[in-house]
Amino acid sequence: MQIRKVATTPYADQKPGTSGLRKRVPAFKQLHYLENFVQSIFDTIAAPQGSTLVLGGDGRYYNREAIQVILKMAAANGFGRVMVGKGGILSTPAASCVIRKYQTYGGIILSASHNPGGPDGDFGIKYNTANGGPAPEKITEAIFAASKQISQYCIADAPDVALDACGDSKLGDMTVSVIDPVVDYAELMESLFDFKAIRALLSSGFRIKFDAMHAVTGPYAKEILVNRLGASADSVMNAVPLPDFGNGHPDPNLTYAHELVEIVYGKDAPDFGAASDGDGDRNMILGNGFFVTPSDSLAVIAANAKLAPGYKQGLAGIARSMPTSAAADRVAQALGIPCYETPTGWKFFGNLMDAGKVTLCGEESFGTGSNHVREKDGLWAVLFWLNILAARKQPVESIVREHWAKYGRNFYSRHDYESLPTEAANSVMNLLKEGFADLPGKTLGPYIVKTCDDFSYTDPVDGSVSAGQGIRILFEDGSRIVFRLSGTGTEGATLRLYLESYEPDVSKHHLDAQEALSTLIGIALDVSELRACTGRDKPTVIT
Ligand code: G16
Repeated sequence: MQIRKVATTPYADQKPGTSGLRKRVPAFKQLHYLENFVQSIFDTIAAPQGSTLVLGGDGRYYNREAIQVILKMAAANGFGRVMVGKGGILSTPAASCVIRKYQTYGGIILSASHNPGGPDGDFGIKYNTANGGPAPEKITEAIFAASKQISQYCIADAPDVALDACGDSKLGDMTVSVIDPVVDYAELMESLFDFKAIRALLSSGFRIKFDAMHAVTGPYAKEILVNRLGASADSVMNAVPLPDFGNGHPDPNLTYAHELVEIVYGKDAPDFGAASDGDGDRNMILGNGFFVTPSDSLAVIAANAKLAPGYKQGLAGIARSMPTSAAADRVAQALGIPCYETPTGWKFFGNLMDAGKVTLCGEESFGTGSNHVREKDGLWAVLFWLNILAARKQPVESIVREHWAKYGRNFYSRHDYESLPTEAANSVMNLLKEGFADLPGKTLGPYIVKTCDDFSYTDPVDGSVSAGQGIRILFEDGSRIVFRLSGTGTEGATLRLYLESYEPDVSKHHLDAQEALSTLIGIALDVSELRACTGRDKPTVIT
């Protein structure tokens, strides 16, 4: 095998965001752009000669081409084996599962998650370490530093590898093992949940609808929900992964998963609805005409965890990202276990799980998961809910309402202002930072400001500090307003406004969240001068 050393010059914009490097496809197609980043990963991780790497992506546009480049670069950089999903496809949680199961050195995942795909859509790449989780900030920062100094990359001169049938082949000295992307993951799910009880539920007339949104989970959902659990074939919709996600936006929320939402809120609605995103790590849970917020979903799963065989010993602890509602904290308190508050980004949960401090993790951004892998996991959340429903034999809505009656309801909503000019988004954040020292003690409408800060996190395991993680206005009664800039967008800036208030009074639990939070929303808009700074009079997406 001939190894070519190719001279290159750095790109200045290869800083990984919340979850890896995400850019538009044309950016990745610039000369040496992908190669620079991949070489920066390899130079940073310095894997011993002969190491094994996992490789796969969500099948979006440019996945196949990128896989071939990475395989040839892995061979030139001394890897002994690359385990790649058939067709170059692996969902993000399945990649994490394979890294852990086969104890590989790490893995490269190609995905821009819930962002649209296609020739002008988004693409992304991230590195996961041997624990199966996204590389922590010290590694992503080192990759960025390497990308700013790169002068050459190494690539094998070799023909493309056939990826459409399982089995081993050689690329120079390196073995390429094409693996079934579903089988290891499906086995893991079967070890965690009561498949017998779920099968009985599904054969009793209980109807489900799972929307794979033309993305990676289609084959996983077919194998697990239909083949192994006996759901009817039409229970899984949009099940064939397409490189442009059928021109859709594979983001499982009430706005973008509207096809499913219409079914679940329509006539003859199924008992349970769910969707997952481009790379299969996010989930949305619905009952018949009922939406479960991701924050509530985490809390309900935590409160009912012992119903699933894989969690019957109980939970060591729970972790949630800072903007996620405190509903899970109340369950943790009742269970007498710790609840950790981390910055946004699944990578911050890795240390807590590795140290055995937490079992369940969740984020308001439609991410839920556990220590079974080190990524959030869409189908896992769906199966957990089905397990709970099979055990409790109650509708989704009544399970959530009973939960609120017991723990109180954390009214919660997120308002996204997408594709803002970066300066406009920054001006809102700067204005808030300049003003927040004066806010504590002030009365805003019915609320008294307790504290105001820019969230900073000290990892309890390795002591690393992550500052500047979002501006919080915390009120005396526990209500909160949080402002944060998204770290996953590829165009301009997305400003996220998170709102939360706690309502113990069961007679008010029926209220619509927007109604219950309307005063808080008004205060947030006033304090931030968001409308004046951005010229927007309403958010792009409300969840
Ligand atoms: C990624 C991260 C999540 C994070 C989400 C939103 O998810 O893995 O931990 O909550 O982005 O981040 P932001 O608010 O910065 O846009 P995914 O599903 O996009 O990989």
